[in-house]
Amino acid sequence: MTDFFKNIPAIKYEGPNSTNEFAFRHYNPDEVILGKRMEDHLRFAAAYWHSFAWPGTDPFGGQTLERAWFGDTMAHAKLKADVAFEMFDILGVPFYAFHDADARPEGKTFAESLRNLEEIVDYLGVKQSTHKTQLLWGTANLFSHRRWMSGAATNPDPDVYAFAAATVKSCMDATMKLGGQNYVLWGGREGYETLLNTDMKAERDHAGRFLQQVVEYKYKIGFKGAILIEPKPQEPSKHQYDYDVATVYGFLKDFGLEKEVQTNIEQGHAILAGHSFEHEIATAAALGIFGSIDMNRNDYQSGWDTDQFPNNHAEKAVAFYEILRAGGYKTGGTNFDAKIRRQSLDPEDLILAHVGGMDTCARALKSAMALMQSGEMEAARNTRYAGWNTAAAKSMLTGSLDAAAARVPAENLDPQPISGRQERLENLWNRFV
Ligand code: XUL
Ligand code: CO
Repeated sequence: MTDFFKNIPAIKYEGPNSTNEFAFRHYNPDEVILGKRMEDHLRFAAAYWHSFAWPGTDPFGGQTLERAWFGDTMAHAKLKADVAFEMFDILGVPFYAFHDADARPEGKTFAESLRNLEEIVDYLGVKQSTHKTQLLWGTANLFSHRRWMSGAATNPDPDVYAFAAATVKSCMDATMKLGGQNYVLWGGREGYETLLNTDMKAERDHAGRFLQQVVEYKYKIGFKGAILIEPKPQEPSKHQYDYDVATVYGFLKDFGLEKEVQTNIEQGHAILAGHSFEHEIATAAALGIFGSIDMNRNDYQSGWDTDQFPNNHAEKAVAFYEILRAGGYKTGGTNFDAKIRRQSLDPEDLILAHVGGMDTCARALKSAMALMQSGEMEAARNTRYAGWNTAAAKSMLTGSLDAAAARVPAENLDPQPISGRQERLENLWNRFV
């Protein structure tokens, strides 16, 4: 045991009336709703990078957080893993997620970085075998080191493409070894800073071939998890090719990967793309590429990716409603891609940030479930489309344009507009949150 979280108890469910800061008011992992334990509906994961690798920097200021595990030796990396699993135990989260660079020190050569990764993966493997928390997903950090400055698979330098291949291969091997349920690719540098120096067609082609190679490698090693792309429109690049879910779908279709790759959808990224979180989830569900969630919130005024912990259950309930409509998670989960603020120095801040986030999501899920169970929203939606259940309507979709047109004079059609009932449905929604 380290002493970082000393005196912080394991967090237990005490119910909505509890005033204990160190208790859940809504997250009750064993409570069964719609035939499944709450823990299995939500599948929470904690993110290694924000909680254990981020030093508290922002674009204007340096490190604010001082942690005993900040350093570039394997001893530091192992202390970090010890503390991480202590936090996972306190929270009772079933999963975590990490990038290679979060968990191991960067070596002077690729070979040294790989040795460091393999050593820490063995260490994490032992941790997983003696703790509840398992790996939701692994990923490669293809954005922090200066070698990725002009992209990874989209870099104009083919040697960087090779480096990206070596890095992703090593991270897929690590994820497989740790029994990870998904492998995520987020292309923070897969885009451009200026069109003036960019061959967009070549970059897009290289990114597409790279993703095909990732899928081929998945089958080669027998990785059973899902491959997930995480869309984001910009930041750090001016423009990122995986702009939003719809753009990613077009890209996957283009490279024949729409049945092989799904999406990891992040609230803050959806907002940056000019969408709502629920829009992105609903789009992915409609296109058959919904995989997992990076849960957080953006500051709505700042216009950048602030990665805050969610604290508005009514807002998240809409997202969970769409997740339920999509059939819930299969390999995915609710990963807190969220960080404490740089003034939040205390170990308690880190724990309570997660407690609040987990409670917010649990409360949101319960609202979404209650609405789903009532069936009222779905009944209203079904009624709105009921006309399409007739044989005449269905035959239009299999027939020609002129056959559909011929119905107008033949049946003397004179469609009358019907209310969309938005406010009534919004009021219905408010009965449940
Ligand atoms: C960056 C972001 C990443 C990915 C994983 O905005 O969301 O942390 O989730 O690389
Ligand atoms: Co993310």
